[in-house]
Formats: sequence, structure tokens, C-alpha cells
Amino acid sequence: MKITDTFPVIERNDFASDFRWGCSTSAYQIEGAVDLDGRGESIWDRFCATPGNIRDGSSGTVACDHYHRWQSDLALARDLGLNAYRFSIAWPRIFPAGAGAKPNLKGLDFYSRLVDGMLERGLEPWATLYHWDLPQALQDRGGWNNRETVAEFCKYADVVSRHLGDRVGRWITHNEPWCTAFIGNHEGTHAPGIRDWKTALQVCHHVLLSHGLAIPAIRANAPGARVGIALSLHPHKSASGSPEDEAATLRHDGIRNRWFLDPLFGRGYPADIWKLCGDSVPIVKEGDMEAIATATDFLGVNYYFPETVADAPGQGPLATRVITSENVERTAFGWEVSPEGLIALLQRVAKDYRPAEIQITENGSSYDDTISKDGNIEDVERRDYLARHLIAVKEAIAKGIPVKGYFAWSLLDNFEWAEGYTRRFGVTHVDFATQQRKLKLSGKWYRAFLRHQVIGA
Ligand code: IFM
Repeated sequence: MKITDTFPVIERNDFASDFRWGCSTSAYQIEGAVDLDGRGESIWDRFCATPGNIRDGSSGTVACDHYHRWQSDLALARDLGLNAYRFSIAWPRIFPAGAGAKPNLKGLDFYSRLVDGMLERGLEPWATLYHWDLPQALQDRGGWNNRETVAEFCKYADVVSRHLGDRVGRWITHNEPWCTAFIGNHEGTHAPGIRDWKTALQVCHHVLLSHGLAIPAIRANAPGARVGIALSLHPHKSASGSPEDEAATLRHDGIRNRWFLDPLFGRGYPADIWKLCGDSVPIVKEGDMEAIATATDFLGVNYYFPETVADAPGQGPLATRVITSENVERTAFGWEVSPEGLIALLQRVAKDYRPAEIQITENGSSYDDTISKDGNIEDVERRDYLARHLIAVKEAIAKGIPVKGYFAWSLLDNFEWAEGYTRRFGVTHVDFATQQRKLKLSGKWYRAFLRHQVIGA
């Protein structure tokens, strides 16, 4: 497909015929219906209720109203030509009080219908168990800082995989544990809004532990299931190349990437960062590291942007600072656009950790979309972002990196956490006043690409 005369050619045929083509979404960001069918309160409901936490004062109470509109949303996904769809399950719909002897059947039924709807439309379901919406009742008992939450997660994973395992073959335990741990419990700008480094490290350990401990139940309940985790990973550059900035870049990479990849691939926590954490290191019990390293079938990579790092004595627990370098291309959200960063990241992950299979479980961009007089959304930048990153994926595959699927973030504009509805990532525009959906130019491009059609020239 050619989208401009100068634009590099890329077509679906450049990829294997069994390549997974999807879009990703998450429950709290699209479902709405927070009080329906017995759903319990989540930490995001509570967090959004505090003025000042969300840029536009909004919440996911209605979001894309996907809970009621899931059939037409899945029709949109099918119409795009996707063969896979990544969604998440809201834990508070299954265990409204976080724990308990019996799950909420209405919650399970919703996801059962949703999964059937995917299968009817030729979409392979990819279920994420935790995309940040912890039941508030568990947070009231310490949340992920409390080791009991690990056991509750395993119970939840067991119940959900027992219920859906006959139809869902792809399972992702956690989405972006870095965000759960560090944005939610150190920066405090995500739910539950805690600002404490030691807590964040313990939360992180429990989240990783829950990943490993839940895998056997998922495998037992979903025969032939392929299980993984989706990490937000970043390639890093030193701000100046000075020895100080180089060392800071290594430290930053240590907490952003290696703190997750090393233990998941059986190497334990990186010794350099462990040492720097001093008294803040998490409590790790016997057997924990083996559990975290439980074999998975694929690594999910969520890629958005590279980071440039400078030494920052006295600043933050690791004395590092991410700087906003000048003269680089950025999205409207301010995130650096770097398809070559994706290639570098994939090469590094493949070389250092040798995952058997990599799935790009998220990749996307937020721009300030405008609606033209004739009602179209000409999001040329997002279309180009998508096409350029697909070219990067193609190049990575040509280098021998085992990328087997690509999921664009996101099918729909949705609730972008602390940014509320001020940031749009969808290939489909959502008018939040009317809930009308309209495919953007980027979505039309993705559809044409997936259907082997040629658009533009
Ligand atoms: O919207 C988020 C998603 O929930 C997790 N990954 C990054 C996206 C864009 O910020």
C-alpha cells in the first residue's frame, strides 16, 4: 500500500499469514456502567471522585458506554479486518468486594457474551486480567502492598479462566506493571494515588508475583492457552553522552525495563538497582523469584516512545531525570515519535532475553483531532504514526526478531486516565456527548491495509 508518493510501501502481505492484527482496549477506559449488574467500586472510581486527580474532572462512569454498545463496537473491529481483539476484564465486576466465596455471575456473563461476540465475528479474544482497576475493597486492605492481594488475584484468575478458558486461548496477566506500581504508588498521579517509593517497590513485587502464581491455574483451566504479560518498555538515550548521564541512563533503564524483564526471565532483580534501593527493597519470600520466572509463551511489548535521561543528583530515588529534548518529532501529547526506537527496543529485548514470541500488545498516538466540515477526521499524523511503526515491525522481523502480532492502541477514543477525555488515541473517533463512532483516516488506512486495498497515492 502506498499512502503518498514518497511514503514507504508496506502491505499486509509483508507479514506472515498467521500474524495477529488487532486493537487493544481496557475495561475501565471504555465500559462505563460502573454501577450495573453488581459491579463493585474500583480504585479508579474512588480516585476520579477526588477533585484535581483527573485533568478535566471526568471519570470512566460512562466512558464509551461499551457495556451497552459492545456488539456494534465488535462490529467495528470486524469491519476493520482485525483477526484479534485485546480487551480487559474488570475485576470488580467479578468480585465486587474484591474477595469472597462466590463470583458475581452477571459479571462473568458479560464477558462470556463478549467473548462469544468476538468469536462470532472472527476475532481471536486476547484477555487481560489486570488493567489497573483493582477492587477498592482490596485497596482498603492495603491493595497490592498487601501480600494477600496476590492470593486474591490468583483466585480471580482461576475463576475467570475457568469460565472463559474453553474459548479464550490468549491470556495476559497484567498490563504495564510499571504503571501499576510506580505511577500509582510513587508518582501518585494514578489510582490509588500513593506517593511512596518503598510501597511502589513492594507493590511491584506483589504484582509480578501474582503474574507467576496465576499462570498454573490459567493453564489448567484453558487447555492449550498461551499466557504472557504486557510490559511498557522504552529504549533509552543519554542526554549528553557524559559519563554521569550514561550512568543515569543505565539506572533509569534499570527501573523502567530491567526491573521487570530480569526477574521475569529468571535473573532476579537487577543487582545494581537493588543496591541503590537500600532499605526500600521489597520483602521477597523464599520461592518468589522462581514463581515470577514461571515460563510464559510470549512477551507483550507496549511501545510508545523513547526516553532521554540525565543525571540529576538529589532528584528522585535514583537521581535521574527524563528530559524533553529539543528538535524531535512529538505527538500532541508530547511523546517523542520514534519508529526506529521500536526497532532498537525489540533488538535489545530479543538479544538480552530471547523471548520465543513477542507481541506488540500496544502502540499508538494521541493527536488533537479536528472534525472537518464534512464530518471527517483527517488524522494524517496518527495514520503516519501507525504506518511508520508497522514498517518498523516489518524491519524488526527481517532482522530475525520473533514479532508475531501487532495491536494498535486503541480501537476507540476513550478515558485516558489522569488526562480524562483530553487525549484521544482511537482509530475510531467517539463523540462522548452522543456516543457516535466514526472511523478516522487512520482507521480507514488500517482497514485498507488489512483488507489488502490501496488507498491514497
Ligand atoms: O491508555 C493507555 C493504556 O491504558 C495503557 N498503555 C498506554 C495507553 C496510552 O497512554
